[in-house]
Amino acid sequence: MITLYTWATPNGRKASIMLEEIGEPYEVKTVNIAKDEQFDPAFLAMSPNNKIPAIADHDGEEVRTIFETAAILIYLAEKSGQLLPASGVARDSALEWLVWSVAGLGPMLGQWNYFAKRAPEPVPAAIERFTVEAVRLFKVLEGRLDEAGYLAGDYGIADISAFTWTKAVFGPLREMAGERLGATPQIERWLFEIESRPAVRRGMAIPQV
Ligand SMILES: N[C@@H](CCC(=O)N[C@@H](CS)C(=O)NCC(=O)O)C(=O)O
Repeated sequence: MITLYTWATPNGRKASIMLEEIGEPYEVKTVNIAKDEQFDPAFLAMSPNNKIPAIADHDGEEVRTIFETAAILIYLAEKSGQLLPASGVARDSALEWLVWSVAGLGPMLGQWNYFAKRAPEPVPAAIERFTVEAVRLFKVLEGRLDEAGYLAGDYGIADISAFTWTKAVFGPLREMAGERLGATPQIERWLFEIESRPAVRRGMAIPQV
């Protein structure tokens, strides 16, 4: 049994979608980041960077805890033998696009979302900088999906990681960026196909808060 420590955010939902996809039994413990529960010493012992999600795997002789979504996705893929090729070029590709999503796409879309939607006062230079970067990243995504269908050929952990942030930000960014984004038929197809997966629907509904 896995315990998932999470909150209703794009990063949290990567882990719940993955757990649903692989059919692993899990329980959910909420960590309300609006109430600073991520600074609770018991949570920090598992996730010292004070971020959700984290998981604890109780299946072995010792409890194993993992933080950082890329590490969680790889751990669960290897535990289940699903959604990450075991070796070769297909695995290289899956890891490249997974890292692209956690090191590039997610953080930049997160910054865009903050400055464009939530900042207490407008900072035009920051909005422009992150709009340019988000548009560039979505063009990279569009090109890759056109070439490969999914990020690493077959649907897998890189898609799950890129999906939750794209789902949260793509619509509002398109409204603001307009023509600068250009046509994105592949992103729209990919979003639709991933959202249609029953496991994704269940994972997106977690945690229920
Ligand atoms: N690099 C981390 C990012 C996780 C992250 O940013 N989590 C946010 C919620 S989406 C969080 O816990 N924020 C609380 C805080 O910064 O104190 C990962 O991929 O797991």
